[in-house]
Amino acid sequence: GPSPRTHSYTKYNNMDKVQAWIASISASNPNLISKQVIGNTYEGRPMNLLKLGKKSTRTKPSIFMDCGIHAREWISPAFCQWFVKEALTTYGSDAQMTSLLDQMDVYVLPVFNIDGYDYTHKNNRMWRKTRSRKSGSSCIGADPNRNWNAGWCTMGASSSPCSDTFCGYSPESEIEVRNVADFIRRNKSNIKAYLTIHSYSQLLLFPYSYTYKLAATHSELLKVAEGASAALRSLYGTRYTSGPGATTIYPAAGGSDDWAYDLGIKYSYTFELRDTGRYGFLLPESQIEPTCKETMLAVKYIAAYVQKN
Ligand code: ING
Ligand code: ZN
Repeated sequence: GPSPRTHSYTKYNNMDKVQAWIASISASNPNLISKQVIGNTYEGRPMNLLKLGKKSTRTKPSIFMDCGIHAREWISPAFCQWFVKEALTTYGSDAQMTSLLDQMDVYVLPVFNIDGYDYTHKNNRMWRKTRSRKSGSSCIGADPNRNWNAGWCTMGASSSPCSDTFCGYSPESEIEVRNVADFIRRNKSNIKAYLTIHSYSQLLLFPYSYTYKLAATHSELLKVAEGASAALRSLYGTRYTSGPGATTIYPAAGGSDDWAYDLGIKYSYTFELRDTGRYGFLLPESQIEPTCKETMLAVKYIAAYVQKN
C-alpha cells in the first residue's frame, strides 16, 4: 500500500515514521507524486520536498506549502501528511482536486524543522527552534520564522541566542531556511502561492508582520482569507480570524510569509490551526482528523482561487 503499516494519519508520527512514509508514498504513485531533496538540515537529515500533480512535459504553475517550521506544533506536519493522502485518494473522483492537480503542481514540505521536530519527540516536547550551534553561545537554535530576509530582526524578534524568538546570526543563517528560500527563489516564476502551517490560535494571517503598513494587495488577501475561513467554518463551525500578522497576532519580523510576498508571490498565508489555547501545542490526537478535514476546505478554497487567477 501507499503508506507503511506503522503510519497513521490520525496519530502524531515521529520523524522516522514520517521519513518512511515519504519514501513509500512517493513510490506508490509515480504519475502523481515525486520527491526531491532540497538540502540537508543542520544535523544532516535530508529535507524531502514532495511534488503533487499530474505529470506534464511543461512546467506548471504551482503552490508551495510547508509544515512544521516550529518543532512543537505537531498538528502542522499531521496536516501536510493528511493533505498528501487526500490529494492522492481524491484525484480522479473529486472534481476540484482533479482539476487542481491537472493544471498545477503542489509542493509539500511535510516537516521543515526536522531536527527540532525529532528533538520534541525525544527530549523536549516544547522545543520551537532549529538545533544549530555556534561557538560563543551555549544556547541552541534560532527561530526559523524570524530568520527570513524580511525586515529581519527589526521587531518582535530577539537578538539573544537563548530566546525562543532568536532571529539568528544573519538572515538565512539557518540552513533549513536557506534551503527552502533557495528552492523558492529558483522556482519563483512558477510559484503562485505560498502557504505555511503553524499552530495554534485559529488564525489565517497574511503580510505584513514586520511592519504595520498594509500590503499592496491587502483587500484581495483579506477577501481570499475570509472566503477560506468561511469554507473552514462550514464543516464544524470552527471560527478563524483573518488579517495581517502585525495587527492580528503580533508584530514579528523575519517571517516566511512576508518574505515570500516581497519576493513577488502574491498569495502568501500563514495558518494558525486549532485550538485557541485549551490544549495549545498539545492538541489531542482525537482532534487531528477534524482539524485536517476543516483545514482542507480552506486550503482548497485558496488553491481554487489561485488556479483561476
Ligand atoms: N506564530 C507565528 C510566529 O512565528 C507569525 C506568527 C506569523 C509571525 C507570520 C510572523 C509571521 O510567531 C506561531 N505560533 O508560530
Ligand atoms: Zn509556529
